[in-house]
Amino acid sequence: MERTYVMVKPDGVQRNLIGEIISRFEKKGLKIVGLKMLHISRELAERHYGEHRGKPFFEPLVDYITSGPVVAMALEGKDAVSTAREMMGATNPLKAAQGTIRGTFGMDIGRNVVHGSDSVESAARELALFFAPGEIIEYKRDIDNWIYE
Ligand code: YYY
Ligand code: MG
Repeated sequence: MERTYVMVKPDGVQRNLIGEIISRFEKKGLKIVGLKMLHISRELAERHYGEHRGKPFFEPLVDYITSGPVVAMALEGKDAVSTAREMMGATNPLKAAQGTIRGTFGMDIGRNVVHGSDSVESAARELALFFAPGEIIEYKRDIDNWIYE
């Protein structure tokens, strides 16, 4: 089973969308194997978004992601990376399909409510940045027999 890193960004927390967003992934069948709230430091933000360093939106992005607490989660399931990305929708919420998280709740690219890893490699890197090994919890769910054949 694949794992991905998903995060409710500071706007999602401020707008009382934590439960709504977690609930969508939970109802889909993705298993929550890590979950915590944290206030991201500038150093962590710059590492997390390292691929965007030098781009015009980098500084505003770091300001935004460090502007308040976030909710970090590790999700596990079949094709977890692409499944979570599809549930989030396109980066620009006005371009995101209706029904996706960003399409439903967002207006601006700089306030797009959620983050999700874009590949299995990014997921491994981001999970290691945000979770210590002991913070990822392995457990069985009886309901998995009703989610996977
Ligand atoms: O992976 P995703 O979040 O969908 O987009 P990225 O291209 O990785 O950009 C990360 C983050 O940066 C995006 O969620 C919003 C912000 N951003 C921006 O403010 N303006 C852009 N033109 C591109 C991205
Ligand atoms: Mg990205």
